[in-house]
Amino acid sequence: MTAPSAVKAALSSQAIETPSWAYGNSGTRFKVFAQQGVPRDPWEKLDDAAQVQRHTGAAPVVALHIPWDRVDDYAALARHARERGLRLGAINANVFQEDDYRLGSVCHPDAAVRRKALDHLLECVDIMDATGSKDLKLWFADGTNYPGQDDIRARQDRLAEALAAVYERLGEGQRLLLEYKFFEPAFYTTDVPDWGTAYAHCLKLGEKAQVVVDTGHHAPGTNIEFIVALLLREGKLGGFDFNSRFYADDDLMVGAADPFQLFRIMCEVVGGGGFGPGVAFMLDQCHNIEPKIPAIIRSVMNVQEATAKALLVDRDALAAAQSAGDVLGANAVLMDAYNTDVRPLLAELREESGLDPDPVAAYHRSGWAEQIIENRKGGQQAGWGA
Ligand code: PSV
Ligand code: MN
Ligand code: MN
Repeated sequence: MTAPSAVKAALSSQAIETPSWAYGNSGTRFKVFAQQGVPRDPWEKLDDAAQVQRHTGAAPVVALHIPWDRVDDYAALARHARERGLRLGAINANVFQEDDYRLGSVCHPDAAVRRKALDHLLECVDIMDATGSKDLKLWFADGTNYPGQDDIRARQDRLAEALAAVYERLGEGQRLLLEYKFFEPAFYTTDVPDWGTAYAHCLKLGEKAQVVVDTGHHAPGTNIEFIVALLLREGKLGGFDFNSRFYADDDLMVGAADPFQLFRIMCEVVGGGGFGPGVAFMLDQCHNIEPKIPAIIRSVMNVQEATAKALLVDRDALAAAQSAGDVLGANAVLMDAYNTDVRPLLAELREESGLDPDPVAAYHRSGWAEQIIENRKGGQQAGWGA
């Protein structure tokens, strides 16, 4: 096993990025259950994100979604973040919530709609310049519902054209991260349905274009860690949107449905040299029925636990078993790490960093939940679309 001190040192360097939209109200298409104390604007979302950082020490970055987080002064928003020990992470573009996008955005058959979508993507890069964000995260709801509805190849051409225009606009140190999803809201074809399509586009674009793996965006049974290993090997893994799924794109807390899968993914990240500044560990989750801040804290802890276990894997013993063809021995090395209870190590690490060993309990004791219920009265709570 790797020495605990080395594991702790690596864990201390991990920065998990929480999504601004996870602090707002969300739900299913059947119902959004509003919760008391939920933020009313991006400023308050950052105030909540600061609580996650305060108790975990591992979540110093917050991703924004535009226009859900539209403000007049993005530099001031970045300052607000900095004053709370945070920085702004990926800017998520949104070209899926307007009537004009019924037939798609950058793949739409009408050039005027494509132009409008592209203008939004370019505006997102302007926002990155103002906030100091390094990543532009693109997910497209584009696709078709019926065979024959539109030309599959023409749509790929339109997509490539828009991506190239955005890529051209990127500044020094900025990246374009392309996210795929196998279906929904389109049901017949989706224009970026899988890692292969995303990879092909990113490869053409160049070094600053990389793929995002949203763990909820695969068909049941997909071997996500294989995709991770392959993308890392090709230098094309830009980051994750971590969440859990049972059925489709459920957006549940990461590590809740299948902690073993999360461990296997983190094993490939660690083994493939992806544990460093290059790969963004973002969460993309929505909380329908559970309180938001403690749920985000739980997800951060779940990522930390999976990472700790992956770091514990005895790589030398694994390599020796693998090269000896020792099937059971190699598997046992991985399982030893997975079955290690890393909670005491993480509690110790937190105490050494001046944090409470139990972030969820510390949050509940802090009084923040009561305070925001009291202070955030009036106004419109943030949620999908606001
Ligand atoms: C799409 O399902 C997605 O995963 C994309 O990342 C969006 O930007 C996000 O959800 C919104 O929650
Ligand atoms: Mn996502
Ligand atoms: Mn999703």
